[in-house]
Amino acid sequence: MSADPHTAASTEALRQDFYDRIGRNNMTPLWTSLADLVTPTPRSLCRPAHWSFPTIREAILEAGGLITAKEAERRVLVLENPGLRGQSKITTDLYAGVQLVLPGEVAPAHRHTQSALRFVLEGSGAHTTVNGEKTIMHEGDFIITPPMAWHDHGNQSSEPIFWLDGLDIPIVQFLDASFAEHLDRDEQPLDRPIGDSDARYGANLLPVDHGTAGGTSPVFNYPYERTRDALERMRRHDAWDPCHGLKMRYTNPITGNHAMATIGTFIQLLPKGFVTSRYRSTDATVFVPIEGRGRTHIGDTVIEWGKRDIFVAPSWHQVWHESNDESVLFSFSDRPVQQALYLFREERGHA
Ligand code: GTQ
Ligand code: FE2
Repeated sequence: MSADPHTAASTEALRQDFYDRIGRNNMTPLWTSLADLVTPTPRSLCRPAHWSFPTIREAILEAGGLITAKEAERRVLVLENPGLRGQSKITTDLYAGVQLVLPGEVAPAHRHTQSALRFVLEGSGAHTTVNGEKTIMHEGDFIITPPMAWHDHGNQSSEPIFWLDGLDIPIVQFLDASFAEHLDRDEQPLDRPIGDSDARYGANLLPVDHGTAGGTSPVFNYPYERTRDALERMRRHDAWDPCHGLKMRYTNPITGNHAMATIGTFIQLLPKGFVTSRYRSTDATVFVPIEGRGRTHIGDTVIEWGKRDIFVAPSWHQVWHESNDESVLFSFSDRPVQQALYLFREERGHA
C-alpha cells in the first residue's frame, strides 16, 4: 500500500474546496448527509406537547375582545408544536388551532383545497354550513369540511363556541397544491335542509345509483350523542384492547375507509382506572379528551390531562394511558396518507 500523499487536514481542505466549487453549480455530496436523510428509525423535531383548555380558553376570549370573527376571517389561535415554532404545525404534517365564534358573529364563506375537521370543545347551538347544508354544532361533534367545499360558520346561540380545527395545511403546502377563494357574501345560500346528508348517508343506506368513489365522507357531522351511544353499547360486547381500551375509527360509509382522505379520526373509551399497554405508531397523533381525566406517557414525557385539553404524541414514541375517571379521547393523525403510501407501521406492547 502506497503512503497517503495527503495529511488528514489537507484531505479535509481539498474536500471542502470541492464541496464549495460544486455548490456553486447547485450540487452537494450525499456522503456528508446520508445518515441524517435515511435514518434507521423516525427522527422528528415534533415533540410531545400539551395545551390545557383553561389556558387556551382565556387567551382566545381575550382575542375575542381584540378582533371580530369577520375581521379575522377566522379567529383562531394556532397550536404550534414547541419543536416546530413559527411553522403553524402541531405535528410535522398537520395543523391545529382553536377557533372561537361569539354570539351573533359570522366567519365568512370561503373554500380551499385543504381539508378541515372540527371537534367541538365547548358550546352548543352554533352552526357551520358546508356546501349549502347547515349543521348545528354540539360538544364532542366531529364535523368535516371537504376540500373545496364552501364553508361559513355562525353563532346564533347565546354562548360562545370553542372548537378544535385540524387541517392538512402542511401536507398541501408540501405538495404546493393550495388554492383558495372567497365568496362575494358572508353566508352561502342554503340549498339543502338541515340533516339532509345524514338522512341520505347516515342510516346504512345509499341512494341506489350512488357510485363507490369519494375521498371524503358525505356524512359531514358525526354527532357526539351517537358516537358516545355506540361506545356505551359496545362495551357490553367487546373485550377491551390492551393498547387502546375501546377505540373506533370514523369512517366514510361509501368506502369504509377513513372519513377524510388525509386525516384519520378516532374515538376511544378508557374506563376508570384503565392502564394501557405500550403502543407506538408512525402517525404522530393529536389527542383531545372530551370526558374524564388521566395521564399519558409519551416517551419520557408524562402529560396530566383533563377534559378539553389537547396533547400530541410524535411518531414512533411509546404511548400509554392511565385514566383516573372514565374517559373519552378523540384523536387524529395522518394515518390515511401513510397507509396510502404503504408507510404506516405500528408496534404493540413493546417494553
Ligand atoms: O374555519 O375555515 O383554523 O380555513 C384554519 C383555516 C380554520 C376555517 C382554521 C381555515 C379555517
Ligand atoms: Fe376554511
